[in-house]
Amino acid sequence: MSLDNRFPMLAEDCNSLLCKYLTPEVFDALKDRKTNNGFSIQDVIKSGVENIDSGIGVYAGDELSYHTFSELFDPIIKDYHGFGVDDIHQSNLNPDDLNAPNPDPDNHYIISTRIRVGRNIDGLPLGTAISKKDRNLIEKKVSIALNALTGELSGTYYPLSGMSEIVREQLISDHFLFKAGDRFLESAGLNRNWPEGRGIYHNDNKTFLVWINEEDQLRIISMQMGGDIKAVFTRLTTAIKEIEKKVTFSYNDHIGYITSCPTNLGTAMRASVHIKLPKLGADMERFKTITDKYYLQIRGIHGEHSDSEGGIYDISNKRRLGVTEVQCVQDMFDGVVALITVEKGL
Ligand code: ADP
Ligand code: DAR
Repeated sequence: MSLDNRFPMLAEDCNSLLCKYLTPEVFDALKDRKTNNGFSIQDVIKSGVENIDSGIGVYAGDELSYHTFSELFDPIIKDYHGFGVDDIHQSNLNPDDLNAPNPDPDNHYIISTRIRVGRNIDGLPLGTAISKKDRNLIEKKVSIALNALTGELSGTYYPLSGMSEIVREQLISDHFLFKAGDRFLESAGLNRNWPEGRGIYHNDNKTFLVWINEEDQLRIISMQMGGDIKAVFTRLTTAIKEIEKKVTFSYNDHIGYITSCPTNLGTAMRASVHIKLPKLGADMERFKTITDKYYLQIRGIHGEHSDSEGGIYDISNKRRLGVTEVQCVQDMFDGVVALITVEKGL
């Protein structure tokens, strides 16, 4: 926990929301504050100060961070999510409310569908501030809950500690496992004691996965080949319900599920398809007009900060807070239908 009370050196060409909203006045108001876990404003901004190419540049250390440092978090949340201090977040994890028949039953375009949520354990610091002891306790408690799952969700937990390089590389190339955290997470303190306390659970047919202690304490993931988006969402909601019988997640009525990065607050949900759109890919201006209209984000096929390959794109919802989980998936579905329609016509 650093305690430098001087306003940080922010590069002239820094375009992050940190640089946009951390004025000397805001810093002076926050520089002596700490949360009950000892998290300071210097800890909140460390990743964005060390990585001037950050998009956001801040991480919370605990749920209280979003209140203690609200002078910085509130304008960032408003800017990214369009969500104001008086807005209320609502959750809806009922797949019956989703209108999403498979948009590509012949699998001409959609290679695979994946829907994930981030979750953190109620009453504990987030990964940025947690102790090694508590992180290991989370791994123990959550892996025991997962190993008790039955039916389609039944599977095995694989700790990263002791995992062979061959198994790890295979899981990464299957898109099932997270890579060692990137420099943004490193700066935020999310990789401390790596790989201790980290691991992956997956069911026997690898359509349900849980990452433990990566960017959030749980990443609960449902995925399968093809475009049956409703089946993927249904499996995820069933799994969340089962895990919640054993583990209480950090949630509040204003900003929903609490996550270390403010971009994931609310639903903490990213619903994505890996989809072949080579013709649209040749006209990125038109491509982005459509993704903007449907509140979609374009990523590369090896995750955040990666590039697309062979005309294949990772298309997902951008909105996470101030919309329900059903709306996140509906955003993605409606946008994918529009993208396929245009691709067909080119
Ligand atoms: P997150 O979705 O958890 O925010 P990333 O964007 O880094 O994180 O994606 C994590 C991993 O999931 C990456 O290996 C990525 O290739 C894979 N992935 C994401 N969406 C899909 C999808 N629709 N099909 C297959 N793999 C996917
Ligand atoms: N590198 C951080 C992350 C922003 C959103 N992505 C997350 N949380 N994985 C940035 O400020 O760009």
